[in-house]
Amino acid sequence: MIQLYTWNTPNGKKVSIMAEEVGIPYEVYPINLQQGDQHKPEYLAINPNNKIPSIVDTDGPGGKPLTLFESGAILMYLAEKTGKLWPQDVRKRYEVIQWLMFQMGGVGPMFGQANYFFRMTEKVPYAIERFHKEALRLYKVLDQQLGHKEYLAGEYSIADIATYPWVWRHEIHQVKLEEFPNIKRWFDVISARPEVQRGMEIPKT
Ligand SMILES: N[C@@H](CCC(=O)N[C@@H](CS)C(=O)NCC(=O)O)C(=O)O
Repeated sequence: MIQLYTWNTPNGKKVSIMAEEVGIPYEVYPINLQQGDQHKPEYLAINPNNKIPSIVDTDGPGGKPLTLFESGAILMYLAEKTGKLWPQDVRKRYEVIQWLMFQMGGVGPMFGQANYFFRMTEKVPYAIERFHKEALRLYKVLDQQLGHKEYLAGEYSIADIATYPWVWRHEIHQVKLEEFPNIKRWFDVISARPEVQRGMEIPKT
C-alpha cells in the first residue's frame, strides 16, 4: 500500500495522478499547508524538508517499508515499481528523465515563484517581471517540443504527469494558453484523461 502525504498543490497532484494512472492502491493523508502540518515532528520524520508530497510504500523493496520525498523521485519510483510509464529502452527512458528534470529544475521552481509574487498583496515589480519572463521562456521551450512530439518525451510519460499540474495553474502566473497552441493541444488531451481527472481531485478536503 502506498501512503500518500499531500495537499492541494501541483507537486501533490503529480503523485495522485500517477497513482491513478498506474492503478496502484493508495491511501491519502492530507497535510494542511495553511495550518502548518508540514512542520509537525511526525511529518518531519517522513520528509525532513517540510514539504509535500511524500510517500511511504509499506511494501517497498525487499518487502520492507520505503519512505520517499521529492515528487520527481516518487514518480520515478512508482514507474519503476509498476513497470508502467517507464520505457525499457535506455534512450527513451533518459528522454523521459530529461524532461522530468526540466520540470523539477525549471518549470516547478519558476512557475512557483511567479505564482507567489503574482499573489502577494504587496507587489514587487522586479520579482514579478523576472519570474513571469522566465515562465514565458519555459512555456516557449515546452511549446517548441510539443510542436514536434505528441507528448514531452514522445509517448505519454511521467514527464507529462509532472508538468501538467503546473500548466493547470497558468492563469495564476498570467499565461494565456492560446498563445502556445501546442501546449494547449497537449493540455486539453491530458485534461480529458479520466485518471488525470481523478488524480486532480485529490486530496478531497
Ligand atoms: N521539489 C519539491 C518541492 C515540494 C514543494 O515545494 N511543495 C510545496 C507545495 S507545492 C510545499 O509543501 N510547500 C510548503 C512549505 O514550503 O511550507 C518536490 O517536487 O516535491
